[in-house]
Order: sequence, then C-alpha cells, then structure tokens
Amino acid sequence: MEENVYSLCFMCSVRCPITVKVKDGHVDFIEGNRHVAGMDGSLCPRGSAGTSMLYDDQRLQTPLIRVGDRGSGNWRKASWEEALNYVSSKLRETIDTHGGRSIALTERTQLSTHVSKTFLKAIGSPNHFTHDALCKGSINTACRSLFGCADGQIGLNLGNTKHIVLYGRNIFESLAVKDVNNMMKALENGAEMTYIDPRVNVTATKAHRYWMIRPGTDLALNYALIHTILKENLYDAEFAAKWIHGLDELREFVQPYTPAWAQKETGIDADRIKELSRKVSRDKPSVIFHYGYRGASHTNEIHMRRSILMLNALMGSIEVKGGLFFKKGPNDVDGKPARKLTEQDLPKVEDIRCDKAGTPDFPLPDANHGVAQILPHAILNKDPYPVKGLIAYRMDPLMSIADTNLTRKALDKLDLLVTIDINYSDIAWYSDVILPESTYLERTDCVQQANGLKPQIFFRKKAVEPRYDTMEGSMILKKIADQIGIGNYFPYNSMDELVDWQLEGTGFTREDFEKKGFVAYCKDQIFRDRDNGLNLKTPSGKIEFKSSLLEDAGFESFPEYEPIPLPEEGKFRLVVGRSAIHTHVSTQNVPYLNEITSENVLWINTKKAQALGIENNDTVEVSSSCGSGTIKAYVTDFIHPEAVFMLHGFGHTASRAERSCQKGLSDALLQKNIYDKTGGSPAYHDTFVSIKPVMEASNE
Ligand SMILES: Nc1nc2c(c(=O)[nH]1)N[C@H]1C(S)=C(S)[C@@H](COP(=O)(O)OP(=O)(O)OC[C@H]3O[C@@H](n4cnc5c(=O)[nH]c(N)nc54)[C@H](O)[C@@H]3O)O[C@H]1N2
Ligand SMILES: Nc1nc2c(c(=O)[nH]1)N[C@H]1C(S)=C(S)[C@@H](COP(=O)(O)OP(=O)(O)OC[C@H]3O[C@@H](n4cnc5c(=O)[nH]c(N)nc54)[C@H](O)[C@@H]3O)O[C@H]1N2
Ligand code: SF4
Ligand SMILES: [Mo]
Repeated sequence: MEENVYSLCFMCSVRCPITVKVKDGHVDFIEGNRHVAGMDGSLCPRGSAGTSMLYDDQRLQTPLIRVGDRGSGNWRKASWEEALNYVSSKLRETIDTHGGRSIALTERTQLSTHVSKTFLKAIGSPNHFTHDALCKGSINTACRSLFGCADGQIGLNLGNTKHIVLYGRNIFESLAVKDVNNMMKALENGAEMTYIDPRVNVTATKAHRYWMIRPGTDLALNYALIHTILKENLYDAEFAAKWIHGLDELREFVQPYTPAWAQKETGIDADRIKELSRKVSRDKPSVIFHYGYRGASHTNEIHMRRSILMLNALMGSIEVKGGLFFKKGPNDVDGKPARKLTEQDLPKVEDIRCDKAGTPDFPLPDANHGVAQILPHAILNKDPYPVKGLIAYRMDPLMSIADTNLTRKALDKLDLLVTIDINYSDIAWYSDVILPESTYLERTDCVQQANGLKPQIFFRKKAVEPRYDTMEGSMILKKIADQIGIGNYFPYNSMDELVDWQLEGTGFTREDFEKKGFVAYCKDQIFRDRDNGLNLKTPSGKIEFKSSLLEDAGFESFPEYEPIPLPEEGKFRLVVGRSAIHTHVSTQNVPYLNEITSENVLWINTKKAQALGIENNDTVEVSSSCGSGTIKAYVTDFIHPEAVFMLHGFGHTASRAERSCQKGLSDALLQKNIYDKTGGSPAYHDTFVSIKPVMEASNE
C-alpha cells in the first residue's frame, strides 16, 4: 500500500512541512510539502536524510538504566514500566527533600514545550530552560526593548526585499528551506545582498558585496552606518517622526562614530561604509538588516542587535513588504488559537528562577525561556538554592552550553539526571536513565500554531509505526505525571486525544489536515496600518531607541562603544558556526550526513598558519583556559587573521554512536561560559585559543 503522509520535518527545529511517501509501512522518500508556499517540494540535506536517521540502528532503542559510574557507558535495558517507576520515585524523593524548585528541565523549544512547562509548574518548579538564551537571548531582549515584543513575534518578508544586509547570518548554510527559496526569489528579482563575516562561506560567495570584518566589531560598523544615515538624511523621516522614540538622543550619541573611526576598528573602508548607507537607503523601505542569529556571541550582544534593529527602523522597513513584520495570530482574524496545557489553572510557582532571570539581579532576559548557560553555575554554587534533578529533553547541556568541563562538574552534583532523546547524545550517555523518544516520523505531535502574515496551524502526523520500544515525549511526561500525582493536568491518554483537546474551539479537526497538512485561518496576508496601527507594546507606544525597558532596569540605552581587544600574540579568537549538512549536535551520527561530513576542521589564515609551521590537514592542538583537544587544520585565505573557525557539534563521546564518537573537536570544550549580562546571550566568540602543531610520533 502506498500513502502520502503530510507531516513536519524535525531533523532541525525549523519544522519544514513535508510529504512522507510511505510504502507498506516503510518510508521510501521525503520531500517538501508542495501545498505550502515557499517549499516547492524542496528539502535541505538533513531533511532528505530523515530516512537514514529512521533506519539507523545506532540510535536509542529501549529505555536504559545506568549500571556503572556516570559516563562509563554501562547500561542495562529496562522496560518502560521499570524506567518510569525509577524516574518517578527518584523525582518524588528529590521533590520531597528539596522542593519542586530543585528540578530543572532543559529543552530546545518544540511542539510539546507546553507539556513540559505544565509538568514543571505542576511540581512547583520555575526552572524550565529552553534553548532560546543559548541561541539568541540578546536578540529577544533587544526586540523587547525596541518593539515591546520578543523576536519570535517578528518575521522577515525575504521574498520581496530589495536589499538585505547580513551580519554573519549564513542564510544559505545555516538555513531554513523557505528562507532559502524566498531569498533566491528575491535575488532573481534583482535584490542586492551585502554579507559581513570574518569568514568567506557559501552566503558570502552569493553576495553582491562581501566584507571580511574584524571579528567582534559589527557594532562599530553599525554606529558608523547610523552616523552616515542620520548625517546625510538618508532615513525615512516620516516614519521616524511617527514611530521612533529617542532619535535625537541617537543622533547625538553617534556623532563621534564616523566611518573613518569605524574603519580603524572594523578594517572596512570608510568610503564603502558611506556607499552602503546611500545604496540601502535608495531601496527603503523594502530593505532588511537581518537581526539574527549568530547572536549569542559577544558580551555586548544586546547593543549590536539593538543597532541592527535601529537600522531597520531608520529605513522604515517595519510592517512593509520586503521588510520586517509583526506576526499575525488567530486573534487578528477573530479566530481561536490551538489550546496549550499551560492555559489550565496551574499552581502558582512562588520561587524565583535558579538563573535569577526576571529578578532585579538579572532583570532583562526572558524568564519564559530562562538562561540555560547559568544552570551549571547555579548548581555548583547552590545559589539561590540547590538544584538536584535535571531532565534533559531534546537539548544537550554538555555540548550546547559553553565549557563542558564546568557543566560536567555541575552535573556530578545532581541526584537525578534523566535524558529524553532519540540518539546516544553526550547528555544521554552521562545520564542515570535514558528514555527514548519515537522519532518525528514515528510519532504524532502537538499541533503547531504558526503565526505569520497569515495565521495557520500545522500538524506532525505519525508516518510509520515506531521501529523500536520508544514513546512520544508528551506521553512519557504524562506517564511520569500520573505516577507522581500531578496527572490531572494531563487530560489525555494518547497523542490523538491531546491533539483533539488542543483543537477544541478552533473550528478545525484532525481530519482537516488530511488534505494539505495544514489549515489557514484566512486567505490573504495581513499587514498592520503603518500610519496609525503599529500597535507597539512599549510604554511610549513607539519604537524605543531610548529604551524604558533598559533604563528602568538601570542600563543605558546608548553606552559608549568599547573597543574589541586584539588577541594576545600567538592567540586567536575562536568563532564557530554551522554547515548545511548538520544540525547543531544532533545529526553527526546519521549515516548519510556522516558520510558527507564526519568531522570538523579548524580554519586558520594562511599567513598565520605559515608562521606557526602548520600546513593544510596537519593535526593541531587547540587550547583555551577551559580545555584543549586536537583537530585537523584547514589553511585558507578566506578567514580573518585574528580568528580561527570550527563547526559546532562534533567531538561526541558516546561510544554507541560509533560513526561520530571522538570525531573532530567540540567547541563547547574550549569556550568559556560567559555571557551578555544585559541581554542574556552567551559570549561564545569571546574565547581566545592558542594553536600548535601536533608532532607525529616518530618510528625512529
Ligand atoms: N544546516 C543548519 N541550519 C541551521 C541550523 C543548523 O544547526 N544547521 N541551526 C539553526 C539555528 S538554531 C540557528 S541559531 C541558525 C544560525 O544561523 P547563523 O547565525 O547564520 O549561523 P552560524 O552558522 O552560527 O553562523 C555564524 C557565522 O558568523 C560568523 N561570525 C563569527 N564572528 C563574527 C563577527 O564578529 N561578525 C560577523 N558579522 N560574523 C561573525 C562566522 O564566521 C559564521 O560564518 O541556523 C539555523 N539553521
Ligand atoms: N558551544 C556551542 N553551543 C551552542 C551553539 C554553538 O554554536 N556552540 N549554538 C547554540 C544554538 S544557536 C542553539 S539553537 C542550541 C541548540 O541546542 P540543542 O537543542 O542542545 O541542540 P540540538 O542539536 O538541536 O538538539 C539537542 C538534542 O536533541 C536530540 N533530539 C533530536 N531530535 C529529537 C527528538 O525528536 N526528540 C528528542 N527527545 N530529542 C531529539 C538530539 O539527539 C540532541 O541530543 O545550541 C546552542 N549552543
Ligand atoms: S531546514 Fe532542513 S532539517 Fe530543518 S526542518 Fe527544514 S528540511 Fe528539515
Ligand atoms: Mo539557534
């Protein structure tokens, strides 16, 4: 029997709509859902490799309980009943001794996030952590400071843009399929692309203008762009008069930041900075200064991201075709959104978060997401109270939080470490119990309320039966909830029941998704009225360059620029990123993807390599104040001499993931766990490393 199942990819968190071709219970092929605008049947390499992941035997197959020391890799198979009993009784014991607040859960935001948030609230813990701060915490804060809403509520109309400026936003490799297709469409229609990065990557090669910026100095460049735009009246004066609060203060502030000044800091020619200001301005308002992501990289991230958003506002590119827009939800069309378990009448959690997000000590980062990089510090210092149990659910603190040695030390203090994963991830390998989730092709999931220019709902529908003894994450949590006495907040016995509960009141049913895989609340795109109805939720009702969010919390809206230090002699700034072939730390063991890229390499500038006696493909040792390891060198002119670069996500340690174990080097092992104390992002790129060739052992 042949069948097309509409579902959602989960080889990464973008969740592209897919059509899964199933023949006799076997997934034959996966392609982009052709009913969805912007997909055109296409998928990225990882999405296409979904079958390779599904039919790989080196993934989790049953619940496992650790029998040796943590990390020893000694496991015994357990039945679900036994594993869930074990976890539930340990959880109960920990909660009874240390309170609900002693349990934390880390999670890459996903469709079932409302389930795990409900779980934590029901046990009285404020410590739900998403990936958000690790990825782009300061972008979230910057958006709230200017627009009064998080970045998640803002979108980019890439397909209609006339000029896009990207700051290390490697849009063609660190990708989302629709964005790539829309960007290609814009380029075919004559859009211009400016790409700024200390490293030449695929996106750089497609750009009309590429600048190899000195790493860490984008803020200086932006101040000079703003300086020129204001000085030469290149901005949208009408939009600014209506919607910008604090333009005069900004004008005053950027006085000293001339293009000539920025040239010294960034290495970018002053005349070219002026030329870009003029050029972009000619295309306004259909221009985009991309504010994401590569966030998460410096301690001044908040101001860098604010400066990008200010450039958009100066171009008037807000709520217009080819610019930024505020996402529209069902409420904009008198519809009802899908329900979430968190909307129930849950116990009020009184304790502060263990990362102190949302308290006067750490006021600005989004407490809905938390700041996961603080978790190891909180555990180790027992500050503000002891955290004793951790559930790692589709997030790997060992590889995704900088300074693995520090994180491991913190994990050692826990009484309970449980992982819900599909892979032998590093965190699973270090856990007490591993609860295997069914993969996205083997499970029905919670529905996706997708807001945008048109509100829609998407649905991940199980394509095939689970190959192994696995379960859906939302069912795992429900079963634990039942055992620890909070089951009343989980009113379902199967995923179908949960989805039906979510859809109640929306006017849609599960059957409505059979036709195209999604449902839409309306036909046409909605733009707000730029003259009168931007509906900004800031105290002034305007875009706050002068930010009440920052200033009320004791921070300056326009702090003086602090020059970026040069690396000491013989050291390099370590910068990292992704490629089109892998997702963060998840896919390195997937057979097809592993075949293409099985390890990462260290990009180093040719002249610097020569001075150190390093040749292409030599093995080198990389060391920072946190750790060290070896990796192959990739000697190239295409990287700024102050930086070295490696892909994130390699250097795994779980030996049952045979293809990826000990292949390449993990960036998290080297990076310091430091962060932007205002915005919340980690400063991944503020670690300096030294590099030396590894002498091959001689046989003589
Ligand atoms: N294939 C694939 N696609 C993905 C993901 C994935 O894992 N794999 N992950 C998704 C996620 S969660 C995210 S957050 C996005 C990330 O999307 P991007 O932000 O585009 O991602 P990175 O690959 O981290 O790109 C970092 C780039 O910043 C450059 N860079 C380093 N320092 C500086 C600097 O000081 N200034 C400038 N201008 N550039 C600098 C690096 O050289 C690198 O090219 O990708 C998403 N898409
Ligand atoms: N050192 C360093 N740290 C980083 C970054 C970096 O560049 N360098 N990038 C940051 C960014 S941008 C982000 S977004 C975060 C991402 O951080 P993470 O969320 O930790 O990374 P992922 O690789 O997306 O997924 C983590 C885990 O989810 C598991 N997984 C995959 N699919 C499923 C599933 O269907 N169910 C379950 N239960 N588990 C599944 C994977 O096996 C993996 O163990 O990392 C951040 N941390
Ligand atoms: S970008 Fe690729 S891996 Fe991510 S959801 Fe889309 S197809 Fe899947
Ligand atoms: Mo991310």
